[in-house]
Amino acid sequence: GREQMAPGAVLLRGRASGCGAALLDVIAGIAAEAPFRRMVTPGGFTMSVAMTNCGAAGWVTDRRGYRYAAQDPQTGRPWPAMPDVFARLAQEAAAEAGYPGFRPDVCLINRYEPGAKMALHQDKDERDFASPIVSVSLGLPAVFRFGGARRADPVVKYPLRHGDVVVWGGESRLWFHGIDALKPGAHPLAGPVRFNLTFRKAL
Ligand code: MD3
Ligand code: FE
Repeated sequence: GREQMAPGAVLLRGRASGCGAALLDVIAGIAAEAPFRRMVTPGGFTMSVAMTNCGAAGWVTDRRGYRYAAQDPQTGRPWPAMPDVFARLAQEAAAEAGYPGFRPDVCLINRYEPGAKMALHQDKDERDFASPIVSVSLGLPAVFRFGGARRADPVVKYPLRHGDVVVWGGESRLWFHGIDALKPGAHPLAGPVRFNLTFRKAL
């Protein structure tokens, strides 16, 4: 099914369920090269979500700020290359949602353990706000909070489950969003965690 969540934001329920096992295998391979780690925000807090990246650059945070970096600061090596199965899925989902020609150059991989959450925020570290963002949910379900252009705007909650793909473009590209604390559970393929892939054109 295709559901409009907001102007420019399209939810493709279960779009990635057929390739979920393959995506999880690829995530494990990436994490063997660039391990999941909990990074520190500029304010000095350690994030509850563990992250890694693949592609031409990766999203990182430390006391100096948020940015995209071509090397993994933990290993000093370039991030693993964007796998074909990732790039194809993001490109096809974007086209289905009305954004033909989307070619992501980076993918942030988030790993949520029980209790991990992401506070309400905007994604604005990218150079190009005209391109959409594609997100893929895998493993345990989570509650996604979607607000508006201003932090004080009311939020609507959506469950995001294994295989759900969301394409965020147009007006909603800069809207506030977050993830509630993950409830414990066991997913048959992913185990006790949730993964989220976010594909962006950042460079
Ligand atoms: C709405 N990740 O990494 S994905 C993030 O599930 C992030 O891990 C969440 O927010 C997660 O920045 C949510 C959904 C998402 C991603 C980007 C958006 C929603 C968005 C950009 C604009 C509006
Ligand atoms: Fe975000």
